[in-house]
Amino acid sequence: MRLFATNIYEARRKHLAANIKSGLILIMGNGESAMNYTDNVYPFRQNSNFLYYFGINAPELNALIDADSGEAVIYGHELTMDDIIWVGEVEKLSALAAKVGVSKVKDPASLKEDINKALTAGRLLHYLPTYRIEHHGVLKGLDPQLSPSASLITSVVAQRSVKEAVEIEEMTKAVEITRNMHLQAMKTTKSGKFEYEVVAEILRQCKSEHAGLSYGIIFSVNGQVLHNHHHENLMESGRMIINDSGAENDMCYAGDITRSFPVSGKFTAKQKDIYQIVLEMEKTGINMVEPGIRYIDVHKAVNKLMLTRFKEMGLVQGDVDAMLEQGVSGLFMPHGLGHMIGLDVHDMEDLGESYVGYEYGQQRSDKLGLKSLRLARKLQPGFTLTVEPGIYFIPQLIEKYKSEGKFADFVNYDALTSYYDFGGIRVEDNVLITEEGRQVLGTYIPKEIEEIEAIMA
Ligand SMILES: [Mn+2]
Repeated sequence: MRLFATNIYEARRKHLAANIKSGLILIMGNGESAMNYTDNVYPFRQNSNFLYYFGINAPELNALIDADSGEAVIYGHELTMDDIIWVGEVEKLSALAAKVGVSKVKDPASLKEDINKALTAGRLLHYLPTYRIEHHGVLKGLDPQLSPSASLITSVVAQRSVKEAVEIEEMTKAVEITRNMHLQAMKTTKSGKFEYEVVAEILRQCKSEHAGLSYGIIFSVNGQVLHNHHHENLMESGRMIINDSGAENDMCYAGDITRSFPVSGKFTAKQKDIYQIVLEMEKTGINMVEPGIRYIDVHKAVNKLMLTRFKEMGLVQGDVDAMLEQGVSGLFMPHGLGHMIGLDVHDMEDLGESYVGYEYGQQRSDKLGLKSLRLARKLQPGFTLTVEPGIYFIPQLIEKYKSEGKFADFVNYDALTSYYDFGGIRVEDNVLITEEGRQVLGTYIPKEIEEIEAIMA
Protein backbone atom coordinates (compact mmCIF):
# COMPACT_ATOMS: atom_id res chain seq x y z
CA MET A 1 0.00 0.00 0.00
CA ARG A 2 1.52 3.27 -1.14
CA LEU A 3 1.24 6.17 1.31
CA PHE A 4 2.48 9.76 1.49
CA ALA A 5 5.19 10.61 4.04
CA THR A 6 4.01 10.47 7.68
CA ASN A 7 4.30 14.23 8.19
CA ILE A 8 1.80 14.90 5.35
CA TYR A 9 -1.00 13.19 7.30
CA GLU A 10 0.10 14.68 10.63
CA ALA A 11 0.10 18.19 9.18
CA ARG A 12 -3.32 17.72 7.58
CA ARG A 13 -4.88 16.56 10.88
CA LYS A 14 -3.15 19.29 12.85
CA HIS A 15 -4.50 21.92 10.46
CA LEU A 16 -8.02 20.49 10.71
CA ALA A 17 -7.94 20.24 14.51
CA ALA A 18 -6.77 23.85 14.76
CA ASN A 19 -9.67 24.97 12.57
CA ILE A 20 -12.29 23.03 14.51
CA LYS A 21 -10.74 24.07 17.88
CA SER A 22 -12.69 21.77 20.22
CA GLY A 23 -14.62 18.51 20.40
CA LEU A 24 -14.16 15.20 18.63
CA ILE A 25 -13.85 14.86 14.85
CA LEU A 26 -15.15 11.54 13.54
CA ILE A 27 -13.82 10.46 10.13
CA MET A 28 -15.66 7.38 8.90
CA GLY A 29 -14.03 4.93 6.50
CA ASN A 30 -15.93 2.77 4.03
CA GLY A 31 -16.73 -0.90 4.43
CA GLU A 32 -17.13 -3.65 1.88
CA SER A 33 -20.33 -3.35 -0.11
CA ALA A 34 -22.28 -6.50 -1.08
CA MET A 35 -23.03 -6.91 -4.78
CA ASN A 36 -25.38 -9.90 -5.04
CA TYR A 37 -24.71 -11.64 -1.72
CA THR A 38 -22.69 -10.72 1.33
CA ASP A 39 -19.41 -12.40 0.40
CA ASN A 40 -19.38 -11.22 -3.22
CA VAL A 41 -18.51 -7.57 -2.95
CA TYR A 42 -18.06 -4.56 -5.24
CA PRO A 43 -14.43 -3.46 -5.63
CA PHE A 44 -13.48 -1.70 -2.40
CA ARG A 45 -13.09 2.08 -2.52
CA GLN A 46 -11.98 3.88 0.64
CA ASN A 47 -13.76 7.07 1.70
CA SER A 48 -11.82 10.04 0.33
CA ASN A 49 -11.86 12.00 3.59
CA PHE A 50 -10.42 8.99 5.38
CA LEU A 51 -7.76 8.68 2.66
CA TYR A 52 -6.92 12.35 3.00
CA TYR A 53 -6.42 12.37 6.79
CA PHE A 54 -5.44 8.74 7.44
CA GLY A 55 -4.25 7.31 4.09
CA ILE A 56 -5.01 3.65 4.85
CA ASN A 57 -6.83 2.09 1.93
CA ALA A 58 -8.56 -0.78 3.75
CA PRO A 59 -12.16 -1.48 4.78
CA GLU A 60 -13.92 -1.27 8.15
CA LEU A 61 -11.84 1.53 9.68
CA ASN A 62 -12.96 4.68 11.51
CA ALA A 63 -10.99 7.37 13.26
CA LEU A 64 -11.33 10.12 15.83
CA ILE A 65 -9.29 13.30 16.03
CA ASP A 66 -9.44 15.13 19.34
CA ALA A 67 -9.57 18.77 18.23
CA ASP A 68 -8.47 20.01 21.67
CA SER A 69 -5.39 17.81 22.08
CA GLY A 70 -4.74 16.97 18.41
CA GLU A 71 -4.52 13.28 19.27
CA ALA A 72 -5.81 10.75 16.73
CA VAL A 73 -7.07 7.18 17.19
CA ILE A 74 -7.83 4.60 14.47
CA TYR A 75 -10.52 2.02 15.25
CA GLY A 76 -10.28 -1.31 13.45
CA HIS A 77 -9.66 -5.05 13.78
CA GLU A 78 -6.20 -6.52 13.79
CA LEU A 79 -5.76 -9.61 11.60
CA THR A 80 -7.38 -12.83 12.78
CA MET A 81 -6.24 -16.33 11.72
CA ASP A 82 -9.34 -16.44 9.44
CA ASP A 83 -8.17 -13.26 7.70
CA ILE A 84 -4.74 -14.76 7.19
CA ILE A 85 -6.27 -17.92 5.69
CA TRP A 86 -8.63 -16.11 3.32
CA VAL A 87 -7.04 -12.72 2.62
CA GLY A 88 -3.39 -13.36 3.45
CA GLU A 89 -1.09 -11.78 5.97
CA VAL A 90 -1.39 -8.14 5.03
CA GLU A 91 0.48 -5.45 6.92
CA LYS A 92 -0.64 -5.07 10.53
CA LEU A 93 -3.06 -2.22 11.20
CA SER A 94 -0.82 -0.84 13.95
CA ALA A 95 2.12 -0.77 11.51
CA LEU A 96 0.07 1.05 8.88
CA ALA A 97 -1.25 3.46 11.51
CA ALA A 98 2.32 4.27 12.56
CA LYS A 99 3.14 5.13 8.95
CA VAL A 100 0.41 7.77 8.96
CA GLY A 101 1.51 9.10 12.35
CA VAL A 102 -1.11 7.43 14.55
CA SER A 103 0.21 5.51 17.56
CA LYS A 104 -3.15 4.50 19.01
CA VAL A 105 -5.20 1.71 17.41
CA LYS A 106 -8.30 0.50 19.22
CA ASP A 107 -10.92 -2.19 18.79
CA PRO A 108 -13.99 -1.08 16.74
CA ALA A 109 -16.28 -1.80 19.71
CA SER A 110 -14.67 0.99 21.75
CA LEU A 111 -15.52 3.70 19.17
CA LYS A 112 -19.08 4.20 20.44
CA GLU A 113 -17.91 4.08 24.07
CA ASP A 114 -15.35 6.80 23.42
CA ILE A 115 -17.86 8.97 21.58
CA ASN A 116 -20.55 8.55 24.22
CA LYS A 117 -18.06 9.36 26.98
CA ALA A 118 -17.23 12.63 25.22
CA LEU A 119 -20.90 13.48 24.59
CA THR A 120 -21.76 12.81 28.23
CA ALA A 121 -18.97 15.17 29.26
CA GLY A 122 -20.66 17.85 27.13
CA ARG A 123 -18.16 17.77 24.28
CA LEU A 124 -19.16 18.26 20.62
CA LEU A 125 -19.01 15.51 18.01
CA HIS A 126 -18.21 16.69 14.48
CA TYR A 127 -18.84 14.37 11.56
CA LEU A 128 -19.35 14.63 7.81
CA PRO A 129 -22.46 13.79 5.72
CA THR A 130 -23.01 10.06 5.28
CA TYR A 131 -23.58 8.29 1.96
CA ARG A 132 -23.06 4.61 2.81
CA ILE A 133 -25.06 2.23 4.97
CA GLU A 134 -22.03 1.43 7.17
CA HIS A 135 -21.77 5.12 8.16
CA HIS A 136 -25.29 4.91 9.56
CA GLY A 137 -24.16 1.85 11.50
CA VAL A 138 -21.40 3.87 13.15
CA LEU A 139 -23.87 6.59 14.18
CA LYS A 140 -26.62 4.18 15.28
CA GLY A 141 -27.40 4.35 18.97
CA LEU A 142 -25.74 7.74 19.47
CA ASP A 143 -27.78 10.82 20.35
CA PRO A 144 -30.40 11.06 17.53
CA GLN A 145 -30.21 14.88 17.75
CA LEU A 146 -26.73 14.76 16.21
CA SER A 147 -26.29 16.07 12.67
CA PRO A 148 -23.35 16.59 10.29
CA SER A 149 -21.17 19.51 11.31
CA ALA A 150 -21.23 22.55 9.01
CA SER A 151 -17.95 23.82 10.45
CA LEU A 152 -16.28 20.48 9.74
CA ILE A 153 -17.66 20.42 6.18
CA THR A 154 -16.41 23.93 5.42
CA SER A 155 -13.01 23.22 7.01
CA VAL A 156 -12.50 20.00 5.07
CA VAL A 157 -13.63 21.62 1.81
CA ALA A 158 -11.30 24.59 2.31
CA GLN A 159 -8.38 22.27 3.06
CA ARG A 160 -8.95 19.68 0.33
CA SER A 161 -9.71 22.33 -2.33
CA VAL A 162 -6.13 23.61 -2.29
CA LYS A 163 -3.98 20.75 -3.53
CA GLU A 164 -0.53 20.10 -2.06
CA ALA A 165 2.50 19.52 -4.30
CA VAL A 166 2.39 15.78 -3.56
CA GLU A 167 -1.24 15.67 -4.67
CA ILE A 168 -0.52 17.51 -7.94
CA GLU A 169 2.13 14.84 -8.60
CA GLU A 170 -0.41 12.04 -8.12
CA MET A 171 -3.06 13.82 -10.19
CA THR A 172 -0.54 14.26 -12.99
CA LYS A 173 0.14 10.51 -12.89
CA ALA A 174 -3.59 9.82 -13.14
CA VAL A 175 -3.84 12.11 -16.19
CA GLU A 176 -0.83 10.42 -17.84
CA ILE A 177 -2.53 7.01 -17.54
CA THR A 178 -5.77 8.59 -18.78
CA ARG A 179 -3.88 10.04 -21.74
CA ASN A 180 -2.72 6.57 -22.76
CA MET A 181 -6.28 5.27 -22.46
CA HIS A 182 -7.47 7.99 -24.83
CA LEU A 183 -4.70 7.45 -27.37
CA GLN A 184 -5.50 3.73 -27.32
CA ALA A 185 -9.20 4.48 -27.95
CA MET A 186 -8.41 6.67 -30.97
CA LYS A 187 -6.08 4.04 -32.39
CA THR A 188 -8.52 1.14 -32.02
CA THR A 189 -11.78 2.80 -33.12
CA LYS A 190 -12.93 1.56 -36.53
CA SER A 191 -16.23 1.42 -38.31
CA GLY A 192 -17.77 -2.05 -38.09
CA LYS A 193 -16.59 -2.60 -34.50
CA PHE A 194 -18.82 -2.46 -31.47
CA GLU A 195 -18.26 0.22 -28.82
CA TYR A 196 -17.47 -2.43 -26.19
CA GLU A 197 -14.48 -3.62 -28.21
CA VAL A 198 -12.83 -0.21 -27.78
CA VAL A 199 -13.99 -0.01 -24.15
CA ALA A 200 -12.04 -3.26 -23.62
CA GLU A 201 -8.91 -1.59 -25.03
CA ILE A 202 -9.37 1.42 -22.72
CA LEU A 203 -9.71 -0.90 -19.72
CA ARG A 204 -6.72 -3.01 -20.73
CA GLN A 205 -4.56 0.12 -20.92
CA CYS A 206 -5.84 1.32 -17.55
CA LYS A 207 -5.24 -2.01 -15.78
CA SER A 208 -1.81 -2.43 -17.40
CA GLU A 209 -0.71 0.75 -15.61
CA HIS A 210 -1.91 -0.50 -12.19
CA ALA A 211 -4.91 1.83 -12.18
CA GLY A 212 -8.67 1.62 -11.92
CA LEU A 213 -11.42 3.84 -13.29
CA SER A 214 -12.33 7.08 -11.58
CA TYR A 215 -15.91 6.73 -12.97
CA GLY A 216 -17.83 4.56 -15.41
CA ILE A 217 -16.55 4.88 -18.98
CA ILE A 218 -18.66 7.01 -21.31
CA PHE A 219 -17.79 5.82 -24.80
CA SER A 220 -20.59 6.25 -27.28
CA VAL A 221 -21.77 7.23 -30.72
CA ASN A 222 -24.70 8.77 -28.85
CA GLY A 223 -22.72 11.55 -27.20
CA GLN A 224 -25.88 13.63 -26.90
CA VAL A 225 -26.85 11.29 -24.03
CA LEU A 226 -24.73 12.85 -21.32
CA HIS A 227 -23.99 9.98 -18.95
CA ASN A 228 -24.25 7.08 -21.33
CA HIS A 229 -22.74 3.92 -19.85
CA HIS A 230 -24.03 1.54 -22.54
CA HIS A 231 -21.47 0.24 -24.98
CA GLU A 232 -23.48 -2.01 -27.27
CA ASN A 233 -23.73 0.16 -30.39
CA LEU A 234 -22.14 -0.77 -33.68
CA MET A 235 -19.84 2.08 -34.75
CA GLU A 236 -20.56 3.29 -38.25
CA SER A 237 -18.79 5.79 -40.48
CA GLY A 238 -20.35 9.23 -40.28
CA ARG A 239 -20.92 9.09 -36.51
CA MET A 240 -18.96 10.98 -33.85
CA ILE A 241 -17.62 9.25 -30.74
CA ILE A 242 -17.46 10.83 -27.32
CA ASN A 243 -14.90 9.18 -25.07
CA ASP A 244 -15.15 10.48 -21.49
CA SER A 245 -13.00 8.20 -19.37
CA GLY A 246 -10.43 8.57 -16.64
CA ALA A 247 -8.03 6.61 -14.48
CA GLU A 248 -7.87 6.54 -10.71
CA ASN A 249 -4.23 5.86 -9.86
CA ASP A 250 -2.99 3.69 -6.98
CA MET A 251 -3.20 6.66 -4.57
CA CYS A 252 -6.87 7.13 -5.59
CA TYR A 253 -6.44 10.44 -7.44
CA ALA A 254 -8.68 10.94 -10.45
CA GLY A 255 -8.18 11.88 -14.06
CA ASP A 256 -11.24 13.01 -16.07
CA ILE A 257 -10.64 13.59 -19.78
CA THR A 258 -12.93 13.75 -22.79
CA ARG A 259 -12.01 13.57 -26.44
CA SER A 260 -14.37 13.38 -29.42
CA PHE A 261 -13.52 11.96 -32.82
CA PRO A 262 -15.21 10.57 -35.93
CA VAL A 263 -15.65 6.78 -36.21
CA SER A 264 -14.14 6.94 -39.72
CA GLY A 265 -11.01 8.74 -38.53
CA LYS A 266 -11.78 11.64 -40.89
CA PHE A 267 -13.97 14.60 -39.85
CA THR A 268 -16.74 15.58 -42.28
CA ALA A 269 -17.13 19.30 -43.01
CA LYS A 270 -20.16 19.42 -40.73
CA GLN A 271 -18.33 17.66 -37.89
CA LYS A 272 -15.35 19.99 -38.33
CA ASP A 273 -17.58 23.08 -37.98
CA ILE A 274 -19.05 22.00 -34.65
CA TYR A 275 -15.79 20.49 -33.37
CA GLN A 276 -13.87 23.73 -33.99
CA ILE A 277 -16.43 25.65 -31.95
CA VAL A 278 -16.16 23.23 -29.00
CA LEU A 279 -12.36 23.34 -29.18
CA GLU A 280 -12.37 27.14 -29.29
CA MET A 281 -14.72 27.12 -26.27
CA GLU A 282 -12.38 24.81 -24.37
CA LYS A 283 -9.24 26.82 -25.12
CA THR A 284 -11.05 30.05 -24.23
CA GLY A 285 -12.16 28.54 -20.92
CA ILE A 286 -8.67 27.28 -20.09
CA ASN A 287 -7.09 30.66 -20.95
CA MET A 288 -9.58 32.48 -18.74
CA VAL A 289 -9.16 30.51 -15.51
CA GLU A 290 -6.86 32.18 -12.98
CA PRO A 291 -6.94 33.23 -9.34
CA GLY A 292 -9.81 35.60 -8.57
CA ILE A 293 -12.08 34.85 -11.52
CA ARG A 294 -15.50 33.34 -10.79
CA TYR A 295 -15.97 30.07 -12.66
CA ILE A 296 -19.57 31.01 -13.43
CA ASP A 297 -18.23 33.93 -15.49
CA VAL A 298 -15.99 31.53 -17.43
CA HIS A 299 -19.02 29.30 -18.02
CA LYS A 300 -20.99 32.28 -19.33
CA ALA A 301 -18.18 33.55 -21.59
CA VAL A 302 -17.78 30.11 -23.14
CA ASN A 303 -21.55 29.83 -23.70
CA LYS A 304 -21.58 33.30 -25.25
CA LEU A 305 -18.85 32.21 -27.64
CA MET A 306 -20.96 29.21 -28.70
CA LEU A 307 -23.98 31.42 -29.36
CA THR A 308 -21.84 33.88 -31.34
CA ARG A 309 -20.55 31.08 -33.57
CA PHE A 310 -24.06 29.59 -33.92
CA LYS A 311 -25.33 32.99 -35.02
CA GLU A 312 -22.64 33.14 -37.71
CA MET A 313 -23.81 29.70 -38.90
CA GLY A 314 -27.45 30.76 -38.92
CA LEU A 315 -28.53 28.27 -36.24
CA VAL A 316 -29.63 31.11 -33.94
CA GLN A 317 -30.43 34.78 -34.50
CA GLY A 318 -30.84 37.96 -32.47
CA ASP A 319 -28.96 39.56 -29.59
CA VAL A 320 -26.36 37.18 -28.17
CA ASP A 321 -26.45 38.68 -24.67
CA ALA A 322 -30.22 38.40 -24.56
CA MET A 323 -29.97 34.74 -25.62
CA LEU A 324 -27.35 34.08 -22.95
CA GLU A 325 -29.51 35.77 -20.33
CA GLN A 326 -32.56 33.68 -21.23
CA GLY A 327 -30.62 30.41 -21.27
CA VAL A 328 -30.69 29.56 -24.98
CA SER A 329 -27.20 28.03 -24.77
CA GLY A 330 -28.55 25.40 -22.35
CA LEU A 331 -30.43 23.86 -25.27
CA PHE A 332 -27.05 22.86 -26.77
CA MET A 333 -24.94 22.52 -23.59
CA PRO A 334 -27.24 21.42 -20.75
CA HIS A 335 -24.33 20.82 -18.34
CA GLY A 336 -21.93 23.06 -16.47
CA LEU A 337 -18.47 23.96 -17.76
CA GLY A 338 -16.68 21.90 -15.12
CA HIS A 339 -16.14 20.77 -11.55
CA MET A 340 -13.43 20.36 -8.93
CA ILE A 341 -11.36 17.17 -9.21
CA GLY A 342 -9.00 15.42 -6.81
CA LEU A 343 -9.49 12.26 -4.77
CA ASP A 344 -12.99 12.21 -6.22
CA VAL A 345 -13.77 12.82 -9.86
CA HIS A 346 -16.36 15.35 -8.68
CA ASP A 347 -14.24 16.32 -5.74
CA MET A 348 -15.88 16.27 -2.30
CA GLU A 349 -19.37 15.92 -3.73
CA ASP A 350 -20.23 13.72 -0.71
CA LEU A 351 -19.91 16.88 1.39
CA GLY A 352 -22.49 18.77 -0.68
CA GLU A 353 -22.07 20.33 -4.12
CA SER A 354 -22.90 23.83 -2.91
CA TYR A 355 -20.25 23.74 -0.17
CA VAL A 356 -17.64 22.81 -2.78
CA GLY A 357 -18.62 24.86 -5.81
CA TYR A 358 -20.48 27.89 -4.46
CA GLU A 359 -19.54 30.70 -2.14
CA TYR A 360 -21.64 31.40 0.92
CA GLY A 361 -24.78 33.19 -0.27
CA GLN A 362 -24.06 32.60 -3.97
CA GLN A 363 -27.36 31.58 -5.56
CA ARG A 364 -27.71 28.69 -7.93
CA SER A 365 -29.59 29.40 -11.16
CA ASP A 366 -32.57 27.25 -12.21
CA LYS A 367 -31.90 27.70 -15.96
CA LEU A 368 -31.00 24.72 -18.14
CA GLY A 369 -27.20 24.54 -18.25
CA LEU A 370 -26.54 26.88 -15.32
CA LYS A 371 -28.54 24.75 -12.89
CA SER A 372 -26.06 21.90 -13.55
CA LEU A 373 -23.02 24.10 -12.95
CA ARG A 374 -21.21 22.33 -10.10
CA LEU A 375 -18.48 24.96 -9.80
CA ALA A 376 -19.37 28.67 -9.79
CA ARG A 377 -17.12 30.19 -7.12
CA LYS A 378 -14.04 32.36 -7.27
CA LEU A 379 -10.91 30.34 -8.13
CA GLN A 380 -7.78 30.14 -5.96
CA PRO A 381 -4.22 28.94 -6.58
CA GLY A 382 -4.07 25.20 -5.88
CA PHE A 383 -7.58 24.43 -7.12
CA THR A 384 -7.79 21.62 -9.68
CA LEU A 385 -10.79 21.54 -11.95
CA THR A 386 -12.10 20.37 -15.29
CA VAL A 387 -12.86 22.55 -18.30
CA GLU A 388 -15.30 20.59 -20.43
CA PRO A 389 -17.55 22.43 -22.85
CA GLY A 390 -19.72 20.46 -25.23
CA ILE A 391 -22.30 20.86 -27.95
CA TYR A 392 -25.10 18.32 -28.23
CA PHE A 393 -28.08 17.99 -30.51
CA ILE A 394 -30.77 16.26 -28.46
CA PRO A 395 -33.67 15.78 -30.90
CA GLN A 396 -36.26 15.18 -28.16
CA LEU A 397 -35.28 18.37 -26.32
CA ILE A 398 -35.16 20.47 -29.50
CA GLU A 399 -38.57 19.14 -30.58
CA LYS A 400 -40.02 19.87 -27.14
CA TYR A 401 -38.80 23.48 -27.13
CA LYS A 402 -39.98 23.91 -30.71
CA SER A 403 -43.50 22.64 -29.94
CA GLU A 404 -43.68 24.89 -26.88
CA GLY A 405 -42.59 27.89 -28.95
CA LYS A 406 -39.69 28.37 -26.54
CA PHE A 407 -36.94 30.76 -27.77
CA ALA A 408 -38.94 31.04 -31.03
CA ASP A 409 -37.39 34.45 -31.75
CA PHE A 410 -33.85 33.15 -31.32
CA VAL A 411 -33.59 29.55 -32.47
CA ASN A 412 -33.76 28.57 -36.13
CA TYR A 413 -35.48 25.24 -35.49
CA ASP A 414 -35.69 24.34 -39.19
CA ALA A 415 -31.91 24.56 -39.56
CA LEU A 416 -31.44 22.23 -36.57
CA THR A 417 -33.29 19.26 -38.08
CA SER A 418 -30.27 18.31 -40.17
CA TYR A 419 -28.32 17.83 -36.88
CA TYR A 420 -30.72 15.27 -35.37
CA ASP A 421 -28.34 12.40 -36.16
CA PHE A 422 -25.21 14.36 -35.24
CA GLY A 423 -24.77 13.20 -31.64
CA GLY A 424 -22.55 15.33 -29.47
CA ILE A 425 -19.03 16.66 -28.99
CA ARG A 426 -17.18 17.40 -25.76
CA VAL A 427 -13.54 18.22 -25.09
CA GLU A 428 -12.22 18.13 -21.52
CA ASP A 429 -8.91 18.71 -19.76
CA ASN A 430 -7.83 18.90 -16.11
CA VAL A 431 -6.41 22.23 -15.02
CA LEU A 432 -4.46 23.46 -11.99
CA ILE A 433 -4.88 27.10 -10.94
CA THR A 434 -1.45 28.58 -10.24
CA GLU A 435 -0.33 31.93 -8.79
CA GLU A 436 0.40 33.10 -12.34
CA GLY A 437 -2.67 31.63 -14.00
CA ARG A 438 -3.14 28.01 -14.90
CA GLN A 439 -1.44 24.80 -15.95
CA VAL A 440 -3.07 21.95 -17.84
CA LEU A 441 -2.15 18.76 -15.97
CA GLY A 442 -0.13 16.06 -17.70
CA THR A 443 1.36 15.72 -21.15
CA TYR A 444 -0.67 17.31 -23.94
CA ILE A 445 -3.43 15.02 -25.21
CA PRO A 446 -4.05 15.58 -28.92
CA LYS A 447 -7.20 17.56 -29.66
CA GLU A 448 -6.58 19.41 -32.93
CA ILE A 449 -8.42 17.94 -35.93
CA GLU A 450 -5.21 17.17 -37.88
CA GLU A 451 -3.60 15.54 -34.83
CA ILE A 452 -6.59 13.26 -34.23
CA GLU A 453 -6.82 12.31 -37.90
CA ALA A 454 -3.09 11.48 -37.93
CA ILE A 455 -3.41 9.18 -34.89
CA MET A 456 -6.45 7.42 -36.33
CA ALA A 457 -4.98 6.99 -39.83
MN1 LIG B 1 -15.75 15.88 -16.02
